[in-house]
Amino acid sequence: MAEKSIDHAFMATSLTSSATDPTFAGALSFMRRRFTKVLTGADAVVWGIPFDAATSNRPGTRFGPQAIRRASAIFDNDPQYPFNRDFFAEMAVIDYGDCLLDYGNHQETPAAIERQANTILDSGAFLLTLGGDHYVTWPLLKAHAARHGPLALVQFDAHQDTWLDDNQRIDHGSFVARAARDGIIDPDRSIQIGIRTHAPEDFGIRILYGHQVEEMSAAEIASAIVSNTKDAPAYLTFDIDCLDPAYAPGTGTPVAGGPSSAKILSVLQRLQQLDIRGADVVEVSPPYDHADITAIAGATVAMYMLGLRAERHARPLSN
Ligand SMILES: [Mn+2]
Repeated sequence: MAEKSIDHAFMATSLTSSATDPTFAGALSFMRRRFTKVLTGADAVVWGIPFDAATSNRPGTRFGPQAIRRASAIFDNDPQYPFNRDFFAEMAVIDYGDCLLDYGNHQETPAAIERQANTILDSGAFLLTLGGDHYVTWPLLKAHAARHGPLALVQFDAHQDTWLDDNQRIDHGSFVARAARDGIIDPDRSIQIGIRTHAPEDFGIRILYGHQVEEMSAAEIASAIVSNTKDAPAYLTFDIDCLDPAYAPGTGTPVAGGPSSAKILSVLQRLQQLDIRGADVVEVSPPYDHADITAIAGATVAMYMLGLRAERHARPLSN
């Protein structure tokens, strides 16, 4: 067993080494990864966007990245369930810290996010973003689509986010409409899981409504996702309000009647065939959370995204 140390987030000498911080102490990067703005050598980058000015109801997601990082401390150097592997032995993951935004000038926010996302993506690393409200996915999708072309959007959400807008609004409910209209996503290969509200447009995107998710098995849901994307490059966006408020109370626009975290994690576990080019976890709002329920769910979803990436893209071991 490795000798115990602390503050791996800034003491690590290797990007692939395990942390041994006590779960209750030490510097809180995502899963204790090295906190650095140096992208060299990083296979995957975790990045926070502490932004909540676009939310239509309860704010607070600006505190999301910090809460998810804190909750992620429970995932230490053990092989991570259910992947049974130390992701970081084979995949160098860094915590790039947070996106710099001007809280007094929201009109500059989308360009600032896109510009900073481009800096990360220019390194060739996989980007996993922690929101923030769901508006942040709009500039993130633009940055990813610029490299990969139209993306298959795999959206876990209680809401379609297809409200039409004037392209100037800062609104967390319209990024899918913009992305479909601008050809940034391919609606025919996109899918929304857990929808429990109605919106005026669907752009032909396949929807698995909340009641259908309730009736389908995790394997059936995963199969529907994989077959719908047809091997296209995919972007996975996970609005934590996909989960029932019992499993994710700390969010801006909760909707009753959603799936459990257990069921949706079982779905995620089965998505190895997806060609995921980028991912985010959004809408974790710590001021409405209780006992870190939502932060733990968000951190676990984010960990699964890295696990899927590690399974699909792990570098061959050198021996
Ligand atoms: Mn939502």
